[in-house]
Amino acid sequence: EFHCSFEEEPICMFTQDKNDDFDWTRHSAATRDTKYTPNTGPSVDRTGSKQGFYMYIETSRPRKEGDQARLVSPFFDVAPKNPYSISNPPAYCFGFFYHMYGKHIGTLNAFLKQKGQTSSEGPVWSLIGNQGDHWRQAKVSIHPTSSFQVVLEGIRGPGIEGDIAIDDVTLEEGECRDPPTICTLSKIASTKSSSHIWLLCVTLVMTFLEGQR
Ligand SMILES: [Ca+2]
Repeated sequence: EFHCSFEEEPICMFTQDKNDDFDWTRHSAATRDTKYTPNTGPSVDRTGSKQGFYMYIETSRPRKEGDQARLVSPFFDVAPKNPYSISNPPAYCFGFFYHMYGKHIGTLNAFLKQKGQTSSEGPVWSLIGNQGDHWRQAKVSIHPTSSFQVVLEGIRGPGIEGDIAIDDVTLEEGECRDPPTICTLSKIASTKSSSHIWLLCVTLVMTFLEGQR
């Protein structure tokens, strides 16, 4: 199991992609510049600590709309295949907390990057726009067939109130199991009002609980 809360430098062997436009910044609210842009970015890390660190994209000048910053995890080895289930690549639950607060928030994408694969597939997770001043968890099941990295990509939105932050990146063996995961996924798929999403979540949790009896 892998867990990175970005409290230490180096940051769990994460690296900055060299083929993007700018870098993610390691930061804590306590050390934040007093001239920081208001109304965007977190005021505490995911644990609620002003001293706690997170990674974020600073979207003030000279950044411009569409600029990309990618943070790349270390390589993870895929567990040896069970000979009786060759058709099933092993599953991992990739999780992280995101903070996307500000009227100019752009896009946060998560990618699975497999060794020996050059063609880039679409993101395994993606979210666009202001999500309010909260840390929220994203979880997604991935099924790599060779050693792999996970990549978090922040894309700058249309203005300076667009700082996106991440914290507590985790990787566990097995599919993501919590019912809220399904809610997270449906939230991405839906751009409708949040009441619809809430209803769906309640239904799913009920279904889940029914199944436990
Ligand atoms: Ca942290």
